[in-house]
Amino acid sequence: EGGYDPHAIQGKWQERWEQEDPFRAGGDEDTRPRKYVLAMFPYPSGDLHMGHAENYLYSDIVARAWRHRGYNVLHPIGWDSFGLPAENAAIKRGADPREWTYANIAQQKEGFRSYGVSFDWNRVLHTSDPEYYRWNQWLFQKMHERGLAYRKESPVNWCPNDQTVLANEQVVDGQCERCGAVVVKKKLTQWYFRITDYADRLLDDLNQLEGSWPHKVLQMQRNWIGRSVGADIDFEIEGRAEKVTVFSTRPDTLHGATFMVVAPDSDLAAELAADSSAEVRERFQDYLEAVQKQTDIERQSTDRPKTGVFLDRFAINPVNGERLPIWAADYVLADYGHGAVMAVPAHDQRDLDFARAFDLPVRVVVDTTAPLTGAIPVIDPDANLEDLDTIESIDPATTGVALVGDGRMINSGSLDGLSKRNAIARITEELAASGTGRASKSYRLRDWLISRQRFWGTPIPMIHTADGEIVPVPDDQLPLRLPDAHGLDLAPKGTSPLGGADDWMSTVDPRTGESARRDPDTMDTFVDSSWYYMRFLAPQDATQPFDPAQALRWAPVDFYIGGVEHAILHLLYARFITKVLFDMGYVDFTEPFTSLINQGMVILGGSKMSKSKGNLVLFHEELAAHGADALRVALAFAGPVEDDKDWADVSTTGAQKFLARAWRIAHDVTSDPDVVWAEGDTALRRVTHRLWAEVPGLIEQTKFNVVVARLMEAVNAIRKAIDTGAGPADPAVREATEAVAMILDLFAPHTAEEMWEALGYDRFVGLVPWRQPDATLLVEENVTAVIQIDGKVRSTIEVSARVDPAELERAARADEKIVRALAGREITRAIVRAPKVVSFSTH
Ligand code: ANZ
Repeated sequence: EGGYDPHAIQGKWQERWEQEDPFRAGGDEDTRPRKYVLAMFPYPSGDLHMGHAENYLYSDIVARAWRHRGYNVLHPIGWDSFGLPAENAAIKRGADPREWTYANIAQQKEGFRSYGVSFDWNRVLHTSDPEYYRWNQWLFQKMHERGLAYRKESPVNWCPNDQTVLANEQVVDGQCERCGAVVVKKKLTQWYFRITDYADRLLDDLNQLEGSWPHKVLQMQRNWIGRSVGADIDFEIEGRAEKVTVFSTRPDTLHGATFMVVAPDSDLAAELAADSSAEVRERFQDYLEAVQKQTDIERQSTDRPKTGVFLDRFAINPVNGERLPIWAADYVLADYGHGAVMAVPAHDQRDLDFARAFDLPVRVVVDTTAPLTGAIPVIDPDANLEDLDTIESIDPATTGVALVGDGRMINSGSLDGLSKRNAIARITEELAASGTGRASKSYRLRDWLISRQRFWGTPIPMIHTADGEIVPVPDDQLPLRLPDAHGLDLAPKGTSPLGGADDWMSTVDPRTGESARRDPDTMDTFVDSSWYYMRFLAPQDATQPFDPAQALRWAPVDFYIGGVEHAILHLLYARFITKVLFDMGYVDFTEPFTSLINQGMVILGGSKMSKSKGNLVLFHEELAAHGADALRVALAFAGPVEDDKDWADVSTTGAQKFLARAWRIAHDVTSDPDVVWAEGDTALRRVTHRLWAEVPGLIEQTKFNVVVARLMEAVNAIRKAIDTGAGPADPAVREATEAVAMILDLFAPHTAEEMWEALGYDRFVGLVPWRQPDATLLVEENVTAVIQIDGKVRSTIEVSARVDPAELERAARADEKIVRALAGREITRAIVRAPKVVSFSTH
């Protein structure tokens, strides 16, 4: 439509927002209730892309809606600006990672401004600024003081060719993802955060997020923590002073244990082998080398042949004194439970596979054919049942199918006849009484390895003294800044590039003044993002990481939105650090994000957009072609927030047409702001007040696309009223157009401001309180009319409460059921009492 110039409008309002700063969060004197809206902060990887366009649109919609509803809203933005891509780009170009990072940040900032996102720009933070990472260092030292940051030696994936540590994800089929070299495990001393101390709380507190977080995310977190409940059981070892403890979820099957298996790469296995024969030692050593080339995932996969070595050592079963041969086998992992298992082949599939491969005995101790409920015995659902013709052939040694279901205990002394649950309780009690066992839990969760041998991250604020102590960098020396990258070799070589910065590395022991070395490692960037939401509360505070008084006012976050790729690690770490801050007395809450939404992806032609596929839809090109508002409306209208949106279905031109229509009606209104709405056309007023009644709830339910649809209907209704109904001077036309502008602000803020101005106001529409619906205008307009033939109800129809009698009679005669019921008979008389009843007579 002529006249609507999205680019001119957009430039004008962006400038005014920049000058007048209307979206700054209210200060301490502001008494309105508060809302904290946050979208996961971006990594400055380049220009903004469609994923950003979607994510920050959604947070902006919510922030704007809450402002309209009278809240003091905090909607900040910052950058997660440490990390590998900057370092890799720098290595490639021989540049400083800083240059790449801050250039990208500048570009993204500009992108957000041109997109019209209502951020509070006074609170911008970058995690790579010393003013920010100084507080990572503070956090680290606080954790260290509390014993939550510690060093330990543990096996990591090591590529002997690239001389670097690899993440589990970088190891493919046991080989280095980059060079194909066989990856080995190497023991390195690294810094860890003791997240396992918080495993129970991280798991149990998920219950309070039920209904406010996506169920899928809660489930992923639960699985990641992976709590198993069972017992620890101590076994005497022949020829060894110390006992060996195993963790079992099925202590009830203890009488069915026929051998013991230890993880080949555990200290225990090495010790047991060391005290065995030379031949055993040699076989064990060969086996260990083969095992170290495998990943944990490969080791746990069930469909590969079982391998292992007999260590020629024996354990004693505490309940019956039986001698159990001890094997080392790779299906047992060194870092789960105690790295050793009691093998019960009759009732555990992995143990059974192993027993059959090495001809070890199988003893059934649960009669699964005598189930307590009388139901069919439960057999491992994944097992191959082909051999299982009759119930007699259920012997696992012959079928190869372990009996994992419930039943009655047999061959188990005092446990005989008990169900699984009762047997577990009984045996746990008995073991505890005899001092050979106790109830216990195991977790899949591991402590958080936070050291990285990389440059572009937070330096670990610790000093290694000449006498081998590790002491914190004194407070007055923080932030411990990164040195200049120029002249440093950033290429990965297994040790941190900072180690090569000689001046930087040498320091003094703060206690003695003697020379000492800095810690050359940097922190995992997930540390940066684990508490950034707190820093937004007072990002310029140079005296503390955040202001506890501000935390009381604003935190926790009321609405958090981001991609499902962060479902586990980022959210788990943020939850962990929040609980640590709670325990330290800095915050009064234990969960950082009270509600969470995962938006879908923007895809193209059914698949993910990517540079390599050449199917990228570029943010800045779309912005240039259609303007920010059309892009925003098109994305919001494309479908439910959580669904993936196929760009092929996103209509920016349709959105632009709609916006031009909306803009036009605002210019067509001829009445003044002081008209009396009550004098306006009722039908149109009903449309307006239905908007006021429904929109807040729809926004709360994040049904943004439905709100856009309602706005489109409203614009059509207003157009019709102007052209063929009440006319442009009718108060209802103004009332409706104002409502459209106030709600359209969520999606198309520039157009909405322009409309508001055209309607004669000079205050920002983005700050105008929404109106309340008038209940009398919400009363249902339609009624149900009853149609009778010869005194009998034959049909009902929905009609307008203001239907006139002739129209009602016409509708009743045309009704299908009535036509059928009449079966050709003639109506002799019609009595119409509009709008409720029509009575036909046929004689
Ligand atoms: C005896 C037993 C009998 C077991 C039975 C299971 C069934 P989740 O549920 O994953 O926690 N296990 C213990 N430590 C292990 C390790 N380091 N590596 C591999 N397996 C290990 O599994 C717990 C069960 O896995 C434990 O219970 C143990 O086998 C095994 F009919 O003990 B069970």
